[in-house]
Amino acid sequence: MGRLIVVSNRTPAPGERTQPAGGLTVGLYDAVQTRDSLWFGWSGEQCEDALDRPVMEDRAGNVTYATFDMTPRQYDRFYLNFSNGVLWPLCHYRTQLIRYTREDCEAYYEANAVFADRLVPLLKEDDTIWIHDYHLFPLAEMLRDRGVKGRIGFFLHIPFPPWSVARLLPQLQRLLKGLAGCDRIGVQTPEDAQNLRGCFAEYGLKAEVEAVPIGIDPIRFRQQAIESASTEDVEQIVDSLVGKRLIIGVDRLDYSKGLPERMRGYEMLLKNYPEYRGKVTFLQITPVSRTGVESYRLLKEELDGLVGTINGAYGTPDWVPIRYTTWPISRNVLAGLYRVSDVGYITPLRDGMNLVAKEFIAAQDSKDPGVLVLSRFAGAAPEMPEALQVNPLDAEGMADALHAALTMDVQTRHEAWSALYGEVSRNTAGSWAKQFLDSLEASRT
Ligand code: ADQ
Repeated sequence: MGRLIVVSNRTPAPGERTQPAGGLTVGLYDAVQTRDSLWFGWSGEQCEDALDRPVMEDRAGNVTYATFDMTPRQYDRFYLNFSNGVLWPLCHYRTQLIRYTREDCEAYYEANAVFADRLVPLLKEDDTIWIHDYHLFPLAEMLRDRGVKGRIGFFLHIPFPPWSVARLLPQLQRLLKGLAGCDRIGVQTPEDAQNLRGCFAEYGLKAEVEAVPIGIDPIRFRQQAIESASTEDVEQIVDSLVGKRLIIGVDRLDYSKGLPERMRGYEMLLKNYPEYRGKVTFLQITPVSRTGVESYRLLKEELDGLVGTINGAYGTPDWVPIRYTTWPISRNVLAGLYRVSDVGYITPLRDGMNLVAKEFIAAQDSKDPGVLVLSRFAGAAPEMPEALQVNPLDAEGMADALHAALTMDVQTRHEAWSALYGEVSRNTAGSWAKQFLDSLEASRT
C-alpha cells in the first residue's frame, strides 16, 4: 500500500501530534498512525519572505509533517478574508456576512497554487492524497494540472448549502470545477451531499459525492472523562456549584454556533420556569477564534453584553446564572466537566457535524447519564434522534427542552443515552477515515 498524504490548511502543532486536541486532528489520528503518512500544510507561522523559505519536514512515528510558512498577505486574504470571510459564512447559510472582493478571491487561488507547487515535489506515484476542508477546494485540479495521477479524495468538514444559496458566490463554477478534480468527495450529512450534487449538476460537472459523517474516539474520550472527573480541577468546580444543576455549552466563539440564541433560550428558562432561579448554573466555555474577522469581534461584543444583561437581571448576590469564559480549557478538564454536567446544551444554527455533542455522550456516567439538548441544524442531529432536538431560534422551545432535560427520570435518561452511545461507538473517527479511504481506493486510479 502506498503512503497516505493528508493535506489540510494547518498541520497539527508539535504538541498535538501525540495528543490530538480536537476536530480534524482526532479524526485523522488513527489513520495516519497506522500507515506510512505525510501530513502537509501551513505551519501556523507568517513572515514576509515565506515564499523563499523551504518546506520543513519533521518525522514522528509513522508520520512526516511537512510544513511551510505564509506571507502576511496570504494569511489576510486567503485565510481570513476569503476562507473565513466568504466561504465559511456561505457554507453556513449566513449570506449577509459574506465580504467578497475579487482580489481576495484571486489570493485564494494563488495560495492554493502555492500548496500545489510545494506538495508536488514531495509526492510519489502510488500515494493516496486526502485533502481537507474549504480552504483547499481548488487544490485537486491544481495537482492534476501539475501531472499528479494518483487517487485524490476531499473531505468537507463544514456544511454545503443548496444551489439557491451557493450560487451567490461569484465564480462558484470555477470553485466546483476545481473540486471536481477529486476522485471522491466526502461530506458530513446526506443533506450536504444532496446540495453539493445539485450544484455540480447545475454546471454539468461530474463528481462522486458521499456522506461520511465524522466521529470521535469514544473509548479514549470516555477514559479521559472518567479520570478527569476526579481531579482537583474538576472537583473544585463541582464544589463551587453547591448542589446546583449544571448545564454546559462548549464551542469556539463563532456565529455558526448559535450562542446568543442559546443565551436567550436559557434566559427563557429562568423567566418561564422561575423554580430554577438559584438552582441551576449554565457554564459556557467559548474560546475566541478568528479575531481578525470583523463579524467575530462583533459577536463577542454581543455575547459579552447579553451575558451581562442576563446575569444582571436574574443573578443574586450569591448566584450567577451564567458562568462564561472566553479562554480555552484543556481537553482533559473539559472531558471531566462534560461528565459532571446534567445537560449538554449544544445548539448551533448550522454545524458541519459538532463533535462536542458526541464527546458529551461519550463522557457520561452510564448509571446516571446527563441529557443532550441538540440543535436539529447540527450535522450530528440525523445520527442522534434520541437527543432532545431543538430549533435554536425558538427560545420558548429551548427553555421547554432544558426543563424536560432537567426533570427526565433516570430510566428515560439511560435509554436515550444507551442509544446515543451505541451510535457514537459504532461510527468512530477510525471507522470514518477507513470508510472514506476504502471508497477512495475503490474509485478510479
Ligand atoms: P469546529 O467548528 O471546531 O470543527 P467541533 O466539531 O465542535 O467544531 O470540534 C471542536 C473540537 O474542539 C472538539 O473536539 C472540542 O472538544 C474542541 N473544543 C471546542 N471548544 C473547546 C474549548 N473551549 N476548549 C478546548 N477544546 C475545545 C469543524 C466543523 C464541525 C466538525 C469538525 C470536524 O465546524 O462541524 O464537526 O470540524 O469535522
